[in-house]
Amino acid sequence: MSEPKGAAGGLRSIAVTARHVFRSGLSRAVPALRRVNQPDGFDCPGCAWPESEERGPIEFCENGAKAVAHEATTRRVGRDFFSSWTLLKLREQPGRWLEAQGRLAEPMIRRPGSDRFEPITWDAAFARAGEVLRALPSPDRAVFYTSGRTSNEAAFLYQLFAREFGTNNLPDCSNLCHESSGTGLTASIGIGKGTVSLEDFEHADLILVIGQNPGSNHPRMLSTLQAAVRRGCRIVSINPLQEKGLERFRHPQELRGFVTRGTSLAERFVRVRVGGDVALLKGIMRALLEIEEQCGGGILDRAFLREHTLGFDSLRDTLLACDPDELARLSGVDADEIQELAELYASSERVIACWAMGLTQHRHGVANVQEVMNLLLLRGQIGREGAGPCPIRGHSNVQGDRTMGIWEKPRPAFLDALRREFDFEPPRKEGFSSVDAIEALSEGRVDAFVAMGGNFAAATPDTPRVEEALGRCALGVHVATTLNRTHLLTGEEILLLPCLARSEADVQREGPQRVSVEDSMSRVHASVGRLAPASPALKSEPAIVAGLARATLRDRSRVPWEELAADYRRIRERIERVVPGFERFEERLDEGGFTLPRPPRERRFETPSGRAQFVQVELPEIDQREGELLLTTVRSHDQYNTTVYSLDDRYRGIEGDRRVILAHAEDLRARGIEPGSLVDVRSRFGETERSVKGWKALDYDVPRGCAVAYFPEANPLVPSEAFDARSRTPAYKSIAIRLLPR
Ligand SMILES: Nc1nc2c(c(=O)[nH]1)N[C@H]1C(S)=C(S)[C@@H](COP(=O)(O)OP(=O)(O)OC[C@H]3O[C@@H](n4cnc5c(=O)[nH]c(N)nc54)[C@H](O)[C@@H]3O)O[C@H]1N2
Ligand SMILES: Nc1nc2c(c(=O)[nH]1)N[C@H]1C(S)=C(S)[C@@H](COP(=O)(O)OP(=O)(O)OC[C@H]3O[C@@H](n4cnc5c(=O)[nH]c(N)nc54)[C@H](O)[C@@H]3O)O[C@H]1N2
Ligand SMILES: [Mo]
Repeated sequence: MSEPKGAAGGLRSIAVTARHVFRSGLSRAVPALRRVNQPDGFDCPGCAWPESEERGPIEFCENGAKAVAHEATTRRVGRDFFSSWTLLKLREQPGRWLEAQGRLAEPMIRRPGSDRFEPITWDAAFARAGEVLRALPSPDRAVFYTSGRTSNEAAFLYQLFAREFGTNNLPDCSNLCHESSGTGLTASIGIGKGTVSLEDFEHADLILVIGQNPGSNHPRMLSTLQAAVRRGCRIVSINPLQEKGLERFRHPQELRGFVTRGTSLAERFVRVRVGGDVALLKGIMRALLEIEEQCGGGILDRAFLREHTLGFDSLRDTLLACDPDELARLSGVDADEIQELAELYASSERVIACWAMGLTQHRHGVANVQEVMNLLLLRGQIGREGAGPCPIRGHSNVQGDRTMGIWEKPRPAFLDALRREFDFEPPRKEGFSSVDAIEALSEGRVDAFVAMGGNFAAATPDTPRVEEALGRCALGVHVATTLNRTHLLTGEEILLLPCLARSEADVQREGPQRVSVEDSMSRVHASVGRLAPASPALKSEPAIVAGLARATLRDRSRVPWEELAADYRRIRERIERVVPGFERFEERLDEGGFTLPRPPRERRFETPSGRAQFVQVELPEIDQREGELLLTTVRSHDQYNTTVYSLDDRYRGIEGDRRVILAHAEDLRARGIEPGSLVDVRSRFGETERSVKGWKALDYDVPRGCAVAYFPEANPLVPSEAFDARSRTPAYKSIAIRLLPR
């Protein structure tokens, strides 16, 4: 292990960006980067952090540059590539190698029994998919997965296709990601999204960053946090790890940062135990009640509680019944520190709580989110400037995809609107979420797996189980930009349908097209690609969906697929009529975009009671036995989900290896493990066990009793049965493991 290098951002960030751009071929990457997040350009395919109104000449970060360079690569995967690689040989290659081969260049098919992929025409590919789908005994034997880069227009058509075909089996990456936020927030405040806008960060005086590592995963957020710190806002990180990006930050585009050590963003790092957030938040709320008592009132927002909330009294009673020492023990944070946090919160006028996967990916993911909401509600920290909940989304359009109806549990009102607009009866039965899809695949209840992007086999828990289960399908259809492992595993017959990327010009029958996306703060704006497509044989995602739908539904369809795909303005007209909040869609895109309504911003709560709800949250039972560590899985800055760019994690000082387990030096010593030596790792859920062998154990500043490993390498250890019962989000961030010295 080496020392972490310098501050996050800074010169090194620029050097790394340059290296990636060189590697992918300057001719395409540089013009592409000039257009990222510009008013006339395309939305960065990296994260969902919003663009500011005043854009600089450069509106991307190191990671965005990598994502763009990755799709703008000059390498191609076409018939020559596939003629020299058998499927078996490809399956032996690491995921990183598959991705690095470049952009998929033409449609390919693996026919049943064949040992390799061969070229196929678009028409034949659509016809074949349609033939198989039509022959299924029930539409529910097909699954339509979506990752989160898909534009609003493509997502709307895709869900329309699945529903006219007859199923709500629309699992997506959101099921693996912020579903706990959606579920938790809906019950608490009546909407499954955050209520904060970017401008609110200019007014907050306390920002909580909980279970999120913006330095690696949302680097543009650091500039916003830096501006907040400079005007006196305080930032508290609640995280088992003291992540580099919040510790020392140099704005890569600011000269001042180069000569100094960089700004420290977080003034406090609260090192909660993995899975200890509910206990910590309860501790803070309990201390807050006591402060209120001692001050004779004035801390809680009584007027807000009275007019806008329900359930305060029972929340107070259960909090007072908790033992503060027990909460301290369960959270891993001292009682004194909890007290200080409560004081800081009590003395802050406007508070934003940001969070990401550290909160959502637990069996108590929904509980975590609801406890954050309880904390905010106590002081009326919602529906006013500079305050509110702010879940930070991952994929650049994951929020928009959900708004467009990519959801296994569509609201009846949405289905009614679809029926009115398109004159067919959409299915009402709830479909499969991602974990349900795993279950159904393993039980042989799925024949066709259609994927709009993503890498299901690598992203889901329990890798060997999911890989085996995907193999039971008769047909896999993959709309994708680059090759990944899922493409090689989905059944006897596999279609690879290569699509245009965000950065590329999309010209349809009636001319050049733009698409739209929604960022993490509900702002919808246009995205226009300008690069020449990676190959003339590529089609756009909307065109591919339209092709599949026409070939599958044929005369039975009530949707003018060809017309819609010929000019996306027609898709937007339909969206405008089906999805609330999209009035004057086209005009408002011309005007630079618009923000979707979020009623809680006006303190309107569309819950059954019409009020914001304090939710009673149980202390989660963490199933960790004597001698076990609680493992959480994280990303490095040098990956985008399952796409791993390099084996280095320079912010954590780890080089050349991702099959590592990070644990406290004392925990390693207690097990007789030399730091740097190889161990076998065994995870347990109930009485079932999973293992990986020969990983490197590293001593790292992790709380005692906890451990950290990388996603997706660690996914064979993640039990697919361990998920939040309400959101069905996998518990990627609390897995009981044992380390066994070799
Ligand atoms: N470069 C890059 N950017 C990305 C991505 C990427 O892979 N690479 N992925 C995108 C996607 S889809 C998403 S969803 C986001 C993810 O963004 P993040 O949520 O920031 O990503 P993670 O690395 O999964 O982990 C989050 C943090 O949670 C902490 N944590 C782990 N367990 C706990 C816990 O029990 N409690 C608390 N409080 N904290 C905990 C970890 O230490 C880590 O710092 O990033 C998006 N942006
Ligand atoms: N252990 C563990 N597992 C996790 C997580 C974790 O924190 N820990 N995080 C979870 C989270 S938050 C998420 S969001 C999921 C991610 O799950 P996914 O979204 O399924 O995975 P990605 O790696 O983002 O998908 C990458 C693939 O998408 C395709 N692609 C890229 N761009 C485009 C495009 O523009 N169009 C199309 N059609 N395809 C494209 C490429 O083929 C690429 O190989 O993983 C989850 N898995
Ligand atoms: Mo995500």
